[in-house]
Amino acid sequence: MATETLNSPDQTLAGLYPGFLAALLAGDRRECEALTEQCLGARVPILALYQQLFQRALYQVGEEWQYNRISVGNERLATAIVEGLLNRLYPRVIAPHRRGRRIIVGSVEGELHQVGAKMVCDVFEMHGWEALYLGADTPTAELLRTVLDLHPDAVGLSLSVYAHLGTLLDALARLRCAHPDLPVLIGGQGLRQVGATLSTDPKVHYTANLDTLERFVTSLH
Ligand code: B12
Repeated sequence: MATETLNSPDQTLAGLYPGFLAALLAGDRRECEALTEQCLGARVPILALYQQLFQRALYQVGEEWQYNRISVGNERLATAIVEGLLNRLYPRVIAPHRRGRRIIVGSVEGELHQVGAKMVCDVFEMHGWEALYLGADTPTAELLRTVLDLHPDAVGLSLSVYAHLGTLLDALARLRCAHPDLPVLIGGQGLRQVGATLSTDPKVHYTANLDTLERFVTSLH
């Protein structure tokens, strides 16, 4: 009897990663799409795809940029490709059952990084929430106004650049003043060292990655 070796999702992702990174750095959108399809065909879960392929590759793109091995143009193209992939995957992300709950997510004022925040929205959508992304560089005043208008069940704030920490703290204080009980999730690379101890407010939750976030979302049900 012929034996077939089935790769685990982790093995599939590890095997495809070098090709994906090379295609991303070359700006080859079609190859990135093809490799993503291959992962889906191998039943790789979306969260694993996001973290072990897209996020891992973008972190590497960041290093290549940091050490001047690629141009800003390469970096932007790579990000645009990943954002395109997220858009393509979006129909697969939306859960058919809706929970009648809403989260508003924004990257803090001055913060131009938005891919992580979009992934966070997708995790909520997968669990039947309506997740509204306000975009990069969300002015705190507009965030507050939108919360008043749309009455979300939670707010998410993303911070990639540590220098924007003061803006996040200001947003947290203003949100808390206007909405004393509103759960607020915070995350992003800028919080890596300080996120877990940033706030003593029991309704402010720091989450470092999508797996922990998923457990947190499930606990809200
Ligand atoms: C693409 C990119 C850009 C693009 C962003 C475009 C876009 N559409 O987003 C542009 C060109 C605008 C940019 C600009 C800059 N960038 Co930049 N950028 C990157 C890069 C290469 C990828 C970012 C990304 O998408 N990562 C992938 C996502 C999926 O990962 P993530 O953001 O960490 O998100 C995950 C978790 O953190 C978490 N998470 C994130 N947000 C949230 C929110 C909540 C609520 C929760 C629960 C979880 C959560 O979940 C996500 C999924 O696991 C990174 C490299 C890197 N290491 O990420 C540098 C990087 C983030 N950039 C950096 C820097 C320094 C800059 C600039 C200051 C450069 C400059 N001198 O101009 C500017 C700052 C602009 C600004 N005002 O914000 C540094 C930041 C260092 C730091 N932590 O302080 C990095 C790390 C590069 C590096 N190696 O030095 N950048």
